[in-house]
Order: sequence, then structure tokens, then C-alpha cells
Amino acid sequence: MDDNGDGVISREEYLKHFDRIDGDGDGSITKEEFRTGFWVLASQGAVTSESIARRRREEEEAARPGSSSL
Ligand SMILES: [Ca+2]
Ligand SMILES: [Ca+2]
Repeated sequence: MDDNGDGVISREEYLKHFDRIDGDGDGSITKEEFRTGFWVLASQGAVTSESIARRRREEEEAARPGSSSL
């Protein structure tokens, strides 16, 4: 998703991949679709390893007991 590899996802980069992230094509991206889409893009190399590592840390922190859950 981070096409120019600057470590951040710009609005343009985001919109370019919107359709791929929007799994059911209803024009909106749910939290679940974003989650799934992120890993799909990551597996295709569209997300930098840096942002994957960052995301992984966030997931681990969210999964840690005692932290607020959704
Ligand atoms: Ca970028
Ligand atoms: Ca959707």
C-alpha cells in the first residue's frame, strides 16, 4: 500500500488500494475489511516491512491482557 516506500500511507496511496481492501465492494471499509486487506496487501509486498512490524506491535499490544479491548 505504501507505494513510494516513505513509511506512511498517503490518501492517494490509500485510495488506490481502496477497492482491494473493500472486500465486499459496498464502498466502505469496515475494521475487519481493513484488517484483512492489510495482510493481503502485506503478503503481496505492497506494505513495507517497517509498517508490518509497526502493525504487528500494535496487534500484540492490543492482545496483551490488561489493555483495553474493542
Ligand atoms: Ca507512501
Ligand atoms: Ca465493505
